[in-house]
Amino acid sequence: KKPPAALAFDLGASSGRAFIGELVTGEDGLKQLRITEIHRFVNEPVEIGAHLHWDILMLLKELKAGILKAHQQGFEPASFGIDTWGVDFGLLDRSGELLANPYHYRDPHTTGLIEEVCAMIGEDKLFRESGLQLMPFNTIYQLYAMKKAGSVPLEHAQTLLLTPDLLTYFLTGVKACEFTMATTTQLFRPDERVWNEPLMDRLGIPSGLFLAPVHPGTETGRLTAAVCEELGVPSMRAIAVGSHDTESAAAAVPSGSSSFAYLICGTWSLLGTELPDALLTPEVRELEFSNEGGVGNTFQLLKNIMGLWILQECRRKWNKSGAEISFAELTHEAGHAEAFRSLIHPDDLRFMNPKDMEQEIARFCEETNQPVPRSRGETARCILESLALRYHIVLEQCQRLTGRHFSELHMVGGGIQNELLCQLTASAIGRPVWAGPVEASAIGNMLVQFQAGGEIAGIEEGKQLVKRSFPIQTYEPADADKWQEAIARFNRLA
Ligand code: LFR
Repeated sequence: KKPPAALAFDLGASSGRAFIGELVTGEDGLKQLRITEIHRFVNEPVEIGAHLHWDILMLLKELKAGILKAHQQGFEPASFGIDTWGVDFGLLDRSGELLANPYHYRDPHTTGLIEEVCAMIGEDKLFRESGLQLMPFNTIYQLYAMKKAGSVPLEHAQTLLLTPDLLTYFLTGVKACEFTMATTTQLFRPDERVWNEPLMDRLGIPSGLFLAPVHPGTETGRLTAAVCEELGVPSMRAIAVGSHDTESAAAAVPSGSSSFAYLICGTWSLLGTELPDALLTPEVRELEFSNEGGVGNTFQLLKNIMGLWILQECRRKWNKSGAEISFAELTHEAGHAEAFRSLIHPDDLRFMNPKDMEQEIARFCEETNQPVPRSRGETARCILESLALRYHIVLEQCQRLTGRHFSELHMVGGGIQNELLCQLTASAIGRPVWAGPVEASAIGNMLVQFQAGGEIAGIEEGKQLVKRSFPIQTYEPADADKWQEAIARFNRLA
């Protein structure tokens, strides 16, 4: 008999992946989670005129390819689940057709709108009613930008589906709204757990677009007969997972206690801790943390840090000139570059989507009277050290906000393959880093599916499973004095 299996799609801002998760029995007689990557594809935004879009139909095609490959490789998943980045969405007309290509959250059309919306609503009220760090790409500003531009699709829209819900809808024909994604819009109230219709009314955003959210673990539909026929595969259930990748990853952190800090490392870095409810204090607003709805009725108090995006963008530029340089090579060069030569403030909005990331870093260094990095290695070193320093600051803030003390930091996600970053982080925070698993989002995604299918009792059991099934690498802090000095220098930059 085949072990219980689930198909997890994890779509990130630079690549998408499909994994099969299977519950197998280990040599010790205990359940283990075995994951197999069956499909991987590049996810690149597409520029059209002044706008930046996701290639949503390409993504659908790749999901179908993943379903087909699972079948061809002999897997029989009972269900599938999709997680993606937050905030983005597609609009459907009254016959259920997609009205336009979804915008990419780095599209410049929301520039300046935080200020404009704050002037209308008040920053305080906006935070209290959403729990979110005000970030230019939040759904609220995207919709407000479209409304201001007289967007025809918005005028004709009947339903808004956030990206994972949209892709699931393409495969099942069923429209649903998953809770963790809903909480990234800044239009959902974490305290009352309802859509903020008065806020939508104030901004002229049609409130009828939003469906009532369902919680992770809800079965929302099945593959349509048409999709099954097209691919020649049997039908399977669609489960609303922690559809926001960050929440799936947080659910997979192999912590032993209920009070732990984590750092999810991908294109973004998300540093935070899990709480039973949103923390809506003025201090949380001032330090610009977010309360995001999580798996298992939790809220995740976390902060967005610009992350490896900065390095990805430099690499994209370097690769344009011909020979491809891998992240491993870049990290190797960074490892040999001089330490603490130049530092940047990673969360400066200038790094959100500059034309030329390398040049933007150089400008920052010039403006702050630091030497400009002269090589790829020096640039990469500058980015990695600056991120580690930022993690230190944000971890301290997270302790202050929650009154908790964290004696170590869990790191998960693709970014932990960068061992230099893990080591620099341990040193910057002055405590051990426990790194693993790499594929946290996909794992959290399948845990929710197994729970929905009755294969595991809950997320706690899931975390035990993760601990048993994946290696965790420990990094110990080093060079305490040098890092103290660097922290002081870094603090003067931000
Ligand atoms: C990480 C992430 C963050 C979200 C950002 C943009 O992949 O989902 O949580 O703030 O992408 O959507």
